[in-house]
Amino acid sequence: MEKSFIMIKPDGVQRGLVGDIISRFETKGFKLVGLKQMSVSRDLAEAHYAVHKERPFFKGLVDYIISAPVVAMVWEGEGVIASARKLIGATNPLESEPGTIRGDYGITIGRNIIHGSDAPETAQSEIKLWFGDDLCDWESVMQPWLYE
Ligand code: DAT
Ligand code: MG
Repeated sequence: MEKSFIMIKPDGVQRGLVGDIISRFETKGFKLVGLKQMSVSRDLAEAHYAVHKERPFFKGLVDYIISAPVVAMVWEGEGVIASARKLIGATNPLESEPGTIRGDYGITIGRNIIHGSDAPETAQSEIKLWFGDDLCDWESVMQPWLYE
């Protein structure tokens, strides 16, 4: 079953949005298989955003991610990678649709609340980077009521 790495960024944690964000993934039907609140080292933040390291916003982005704790998660379910990106909304919160997390709660691209993996390969490498093999494999009683 597909898995995606989802991280509530420091602004989402500081603004008290953790419960609401988890609730959106949970009520959609996805299964939580990894969850931890943590302070992020500069090395980890730089590794996570390595693809952007030549971009002008890279240092500011890393400084923001390490500025306060984040909530790192892995969610599992059919199509979870693309679906999570829809739940999250466009990168720039002013362009995100209302009803999405960024559309409902954000204003600027530099404080856009949440990260979600963008493809199967990045999901796999991000899960490895943040959780290693430390995931919780469990059977949800809701499974037969979510899938045919
Ligand atoms: P996403 O987080 O939607 O996958 P991304 O991978 O293009 O977006 O960029 C990673 C993060 O970097 C994004 O959430 C916010 C920040 N970012 C992207 N483009 C930016 C820009 N032009 N100015 C400032 N921050 C930016
Ligand atoms: Mg991205």
